[in-house]
Amino acid sequence: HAADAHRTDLMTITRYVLNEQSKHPESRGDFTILLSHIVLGCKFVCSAVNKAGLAKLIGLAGETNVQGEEQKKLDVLSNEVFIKALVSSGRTCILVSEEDEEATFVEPSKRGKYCVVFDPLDGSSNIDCGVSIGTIFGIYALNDGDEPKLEDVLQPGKNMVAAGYCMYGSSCTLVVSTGAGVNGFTLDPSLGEFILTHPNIKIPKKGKIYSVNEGNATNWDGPTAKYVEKCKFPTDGSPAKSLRYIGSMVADVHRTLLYGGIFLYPADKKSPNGKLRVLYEVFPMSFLMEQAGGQAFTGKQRVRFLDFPNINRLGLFNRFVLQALDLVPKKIHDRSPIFLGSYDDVEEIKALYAAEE
Ligand code: AHM
Ligand code: MG
Repeated sequence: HAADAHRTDLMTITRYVLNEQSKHPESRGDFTILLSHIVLGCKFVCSAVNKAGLAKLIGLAGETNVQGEEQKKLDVLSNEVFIKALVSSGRTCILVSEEDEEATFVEPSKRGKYCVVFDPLDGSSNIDCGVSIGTIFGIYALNDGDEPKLEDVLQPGKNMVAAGYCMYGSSCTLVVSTGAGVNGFTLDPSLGEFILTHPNIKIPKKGKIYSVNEGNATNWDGPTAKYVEKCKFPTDGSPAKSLRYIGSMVADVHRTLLYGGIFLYPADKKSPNGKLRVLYEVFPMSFLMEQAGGQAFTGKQRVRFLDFPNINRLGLFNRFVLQALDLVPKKIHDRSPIFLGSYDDVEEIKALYAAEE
């Protein structure tokens, strides 16, 4: 389209958030400022990831630079960039990063009301072969004037005020929800701006793809094994599902969000809580799935069935499965099994777990 070759009215992410903000007259723009610092971190990491292959080829990585410092690994570098961008926004008080053992408490002079939990560069084992990787983040808000404490980030995912991820793939895509649907923005490298390209993302109600590390199958529990068996050998006349597994959560979840289907990182005999981290992997992705009309389940019961022997007879199983966003983390790096994606597909695995008890 000739007319589209030079669009002049660009819905950048900042403009989008400002529009949203104008619907809340009491808002002082703090969230807009916080998000613009997250965006800065994403752009920096995107540029570093794009150069990673080159840096290796011309011998930069792993060597010492002019100051005699060793070149930092990309995940360490990404962490530093996000921590610095978040602190300097003046809008944060507690930061939890996958890279840091302890939470960072922002010094009082730079404090704001937001707590940010994040994985600065998830899937970093994929860097060397150029597979898509990403940043994942979730945001909690304190009440004005509250003194920040660790409990402020040990909250269920449903208390988050926003969540998102940035995927460094064939293009750089930022997917965000502030609790009113999900929107996707793509970085236009010539402008250095994220432009709204995927407004109001809705996940298909039912999908044709399942996504799981099947190499762990010998250690799976009954319901997971049964579910995957059904994906491959359906007994209800429906077609078998396709398997897609990249092993990079942001990429696997992004595909699930756009095409539908289910992503699983279940518990197994070796890792009874699965692999993925509650605060900055499970929660943000579950938040986005629910906002897009899908759902996310932990594979656990909210209350023990034995405590409520009538549940079975009343057929109330599903009310007692633990939705991912209801989980309450005890420690900042806790893990949980996770099943997320299309509403109907997650419903099926919930029924299998409910029947097991
Ligand atoms: P990481 O934080 O060490 O990068 O690990 C997280 C990654 C996720 O991106 C991905 O979903 C999962 O690990 C894949 O695990 P596995 O290799 O066990 O299938
Ligand atoms: Mg990770």
